[in-house]
Amino acid sequence: MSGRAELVKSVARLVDLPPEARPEIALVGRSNVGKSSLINALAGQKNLARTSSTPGKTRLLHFYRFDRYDLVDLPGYGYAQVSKAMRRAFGELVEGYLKDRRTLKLILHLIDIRHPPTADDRLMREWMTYHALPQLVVATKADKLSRGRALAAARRVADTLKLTPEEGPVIFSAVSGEGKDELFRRIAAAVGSAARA
Ligand SMILES: Nc1nc2c(ncn2[C@@H]2O[C@H](COP(=O)(O)OP(=O)(O)OP(=O)(O)O)[C@@H](O)[C@H]2O)c(=O)[nH]1
Ligand SMILES: [Mg+2]
Repeated sequence: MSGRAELVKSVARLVDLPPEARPEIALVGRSNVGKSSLINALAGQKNLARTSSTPGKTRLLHFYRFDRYDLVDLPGYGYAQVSKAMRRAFGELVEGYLKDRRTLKLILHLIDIRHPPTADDRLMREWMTYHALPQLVVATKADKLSRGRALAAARRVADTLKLTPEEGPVIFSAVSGEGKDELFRRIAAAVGSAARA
């Protein structure tokens, strides 16, 4: 399964958000964790979402239109080089969107499988849980570890972030395609569910 997709809108301010018309799946995670690569992998298109080796490049909310839903690429967090004022502006944009978006069906929280969740990862998780937002953790870059190490690392992520089985992690690699079908299933289930109140 895969779906052709296109970038339909990039947004820098909450007032510019598109109308709440289609189911949306948001992607959060620290800079460089692989958000744009995951979008490209799901779309089966190499250069749909811009990837880079320079972290912190995505400063906007990007809406990618798939068949039955939009994937929303959010600015990465935890990038030290960003100024305080800029970080505050990103925070307002990202948190404002996540907190109040009625068409938001699921948040994919990406964590690099090679490292234990960072303080920023834990804060993000706590904030989303506090706001009762539906989350699925995706452990990225699994191709960089052996199978055994990947499984152990995924268990550690689940323990550290206190995930329920429904919250993952899904072991994923944009390079090998591992976890893609599982993600499509989870997204389809979330898109099919009733809208949040
Ligand atoms: N080996 C491997 N590398 C990956 C994978 N996913 C992403 N990368 C690499 O990690 C780097 C960052 O990937 P991006 O997809 O741009 O990360 P991002 O989260 O969108 O980063 P920002 O937009 O800066 O927040 C790039 O060099 C990617 O090629 C993966 O599954 N496996
Ligand atoms: Mg990106």
